[in-house]
Amino acid sequence: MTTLIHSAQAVTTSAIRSDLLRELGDDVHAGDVLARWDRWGGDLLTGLGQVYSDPTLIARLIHQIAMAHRARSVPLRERDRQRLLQPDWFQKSDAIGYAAYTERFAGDLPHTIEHIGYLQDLGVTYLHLMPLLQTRPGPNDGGYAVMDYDEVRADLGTMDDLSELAMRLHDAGISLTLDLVLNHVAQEHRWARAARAGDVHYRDYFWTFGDRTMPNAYEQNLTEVFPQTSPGNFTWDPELGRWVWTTFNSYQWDLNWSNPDVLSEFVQIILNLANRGVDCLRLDAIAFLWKRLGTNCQNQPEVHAITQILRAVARIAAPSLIFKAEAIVPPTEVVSYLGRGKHAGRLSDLAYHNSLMVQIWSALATRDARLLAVAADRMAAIPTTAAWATYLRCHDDVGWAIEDCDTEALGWNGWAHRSFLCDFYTGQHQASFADGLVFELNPATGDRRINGTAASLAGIGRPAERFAVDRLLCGYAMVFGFGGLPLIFSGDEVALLNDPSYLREPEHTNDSRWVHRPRMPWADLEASPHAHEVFERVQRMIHVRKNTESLHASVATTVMPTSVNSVTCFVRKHPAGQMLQVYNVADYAVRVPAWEFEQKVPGAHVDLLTGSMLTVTDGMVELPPYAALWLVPA
Ligand code: OTU
Repeated sequence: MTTLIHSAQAVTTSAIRSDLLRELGDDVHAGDVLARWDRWGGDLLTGLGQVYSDPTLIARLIHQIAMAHRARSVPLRERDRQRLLQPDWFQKSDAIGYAAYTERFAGDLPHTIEHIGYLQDLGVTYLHLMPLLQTRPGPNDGGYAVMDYDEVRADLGTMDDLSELAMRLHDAGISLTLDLVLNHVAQEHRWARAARAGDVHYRDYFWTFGDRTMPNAYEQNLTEVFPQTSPGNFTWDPELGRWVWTTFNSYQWDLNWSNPDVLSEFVQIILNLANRGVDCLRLDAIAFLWKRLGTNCQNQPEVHAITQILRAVARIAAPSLIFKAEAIVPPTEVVSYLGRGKHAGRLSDLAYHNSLMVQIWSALATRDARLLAVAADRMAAIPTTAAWATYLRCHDDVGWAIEDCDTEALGWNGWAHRSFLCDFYTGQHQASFADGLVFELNPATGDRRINGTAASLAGIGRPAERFAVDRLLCGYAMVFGFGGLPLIFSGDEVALLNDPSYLREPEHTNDSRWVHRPRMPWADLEASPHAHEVFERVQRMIHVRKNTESLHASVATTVMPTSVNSVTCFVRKHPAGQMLQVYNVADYAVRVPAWEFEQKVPGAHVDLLTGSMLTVTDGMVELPPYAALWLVPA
């Protein structure tokens, strides 16, 4: 029986292969594409089998793959070849990321070219430009309400400008990342407009309901993303005369990914962007893609099967493209986005390490790094071919994703700790050094998140804060040292402070996340106190990192506590060399017994960040406030 099924599968697989060959026509690289089909076609078929039953779907996808490849430019085919030879490019220690809003970084796409030199000078090799495809008019959630995936926002340029920029970035050794907003579209997108006009085909692209029965049933288990500005997960649309699923803002309509047409539309969007020279797609809000009654409709198994399909399509048609998952979900769930079990090595290449970010801020506030080790300890292994995207700040708010089981390990109350962190970072706690803002208080749960730039949260700009710069750099040292792709949020490298001007901008005034999306002050880069010092120190850290092969992401970091609560160690055992990173998250000096370090990585006495030797006095190592050491054996 099994043999029969297997041989039946073999027949279909070879029939699909012949289809692909035929569709590729006289493409000079048809042989390469077929070799990739042989390597990754199985992932595609298995993924499809886990979600879709439409028998015509595979033929459509094969056609799309072949057409996209035939349209792929010579330089991008060369890029495919190079990346296949160096599939770990984003894992290497010389990979350094930078994320920016085009309009705030450079004005528009053509002007971004003028600042490539700045990025190179800093050491950046990966640029994430925040959503830049055509958005709806008016509020658009920072670009995450896309109206047209085939056009660039008119104020930023054209699709050709995008290709041109990608090419210039490639020449400068920089990869380009764009967002793929795939959980929802703007209510003004043509699919949504067609649905409203009564087109049933397009209505099936969305989750719509004639009355509240199903919405009420789903709501039982759903959480609120924007409880204040957009409460509830469903919106009544008068034109449609139905309720529409809107997880985020009421103008963002969730897509129905169980519809194979939605899959095929996104395959086309992905392949088009790849052919424009995009190297990495950030899969926005990917956790929410699949809905299942009785669950919180996040992290459903189908999400991973769909990612596997999309990943395989890209690998066959445009193999230089990689995926970065944006799943802000508990540590036990987030690892699945990098591929576990049957999906290992088949999903996203990168995923945001939200927990590390939150834990660093928690440690800095409490002057206690123990929780970092507790949380890190529970994080499961990721494939050696994947990497964490590590960061201290991004364009979003900070949600206090710290779990009760972790705080309880230290005898702390989870709720009280999260509440303390919110008070602390909004400057309401007496021991606070930070200048943040409250974001989206949830009246039902009392949860609060916070906003603010890294510099403002670290206390830069507060005259009494003697150690603010060291604090910021200590956080960044952890982000750079963890092993993964570190992402600098634009402005952090020159310590830009909160920018309250969003309050005067009608489409931003209700969204205080804009306080930490500052404009680059090119005319006066030293606008912020300590800008120069921070830039030089970040640049230096990048330089050291680039020359330290052992920071390659294929080897995991073990986070270990010490006998001093404010001191934590990141231990890295890479065959190219072992490393012991030491961080003191307190604004006071401490002494740690030298044997504790010796035991972790014997003989690690040279600090790569300063080039100096570790000083041991009477068997103790004295660590100044916010010390950050990357120790290696001499
Ligand atoms: C993402 O955010 C984007 O980063 C946000 O800028 C968008 O508003 C949102 O999607 C909608 O497109 O969905 O998986 O704290 O972390 O909104 C996580 C909430 C997301 C954000 C959440 C996030």
